[in-house]
Amino acid sequence: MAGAWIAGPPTPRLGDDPAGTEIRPLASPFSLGMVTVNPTPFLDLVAMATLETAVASPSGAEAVGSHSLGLPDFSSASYKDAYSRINAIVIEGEQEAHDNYISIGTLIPEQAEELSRLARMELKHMRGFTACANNLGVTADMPFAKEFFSPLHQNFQTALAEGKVVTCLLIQAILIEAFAISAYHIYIPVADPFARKITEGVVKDEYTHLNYGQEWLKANLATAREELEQANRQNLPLVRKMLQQVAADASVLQMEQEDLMADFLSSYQEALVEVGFTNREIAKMAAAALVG
Ligand code: PL3
Ligand code: FE2
Ligand code: FE2
Repeated sequence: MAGAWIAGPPTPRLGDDPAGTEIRPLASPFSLGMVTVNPTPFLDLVAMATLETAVASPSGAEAVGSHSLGLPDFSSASYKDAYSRINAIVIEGEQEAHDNYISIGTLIPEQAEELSRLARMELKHMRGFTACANNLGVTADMPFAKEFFSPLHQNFQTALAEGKVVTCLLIQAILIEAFAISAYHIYIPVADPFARKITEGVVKDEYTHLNYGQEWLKANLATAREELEQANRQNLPLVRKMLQQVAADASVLQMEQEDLMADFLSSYQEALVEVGFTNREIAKMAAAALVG
């Protein structure tokens, strides 16, 4: 699995858009220069029709016809059960992201204002995903989500207490943001119309956050390198475990583990290339996920 992203230079992913302004539709299109090739335009028509339904009726839960279009049955008990945990993970993740950016601001006071701007975006995301659960009549399982995040949360808190800004940024602005971006990419094509719209808005913001981390680490790479590699060795295995833990519920939402993993690794690799690591160094860093 790792071979797919260790080898070669960073190539644009399917449906990729460095500016983060393009949203992946139901079938991922890919760009060849100026031309965008969409393998299954029919699915896009379906997506547009579904979105129109969402506009006509604010409740995505009412768009049950989507089941017959190959989307999950958003009103089934099994969907709602899986959603109660996945949605809670996302809400908890957004809340912790808010708290983490505020905390990082205490370590880089001259950046506190910019970081509190990012933090505010996270609260907006959290409110958006809370609305998604309400729309489907689902109650988020928050104790489950707190437990899910606790190892990474602990590591962040330890690094914060030790004033390790590089570790904090790697955990929040690279690993967690890459995790979120990949999960949201894979979720958008199979989401209910209401959640799809919300998630499309959120994923654009998440690129801003990933970019913030990349830029800071790039500017400080000379002094940050060693701590970055060490923090990666400690935390990348945790993200791999989180991806495994979420797999069964994600699959009920028609999100496949392999797609989640592949998308995560692409975002992670691209971020580290931006920071200034070579492909060989990144391959070595990724190996932490295999042996950890
Ligand atoms: C950073 O801005 C937010 C961090 C959130 C972490 C997201 C984890 C995602 C797990 C799989 C969720 C699939 C998407 C479902 C959306 C309701
Ligand atoms: Fe977010
Ligand atoms: Fe974010």
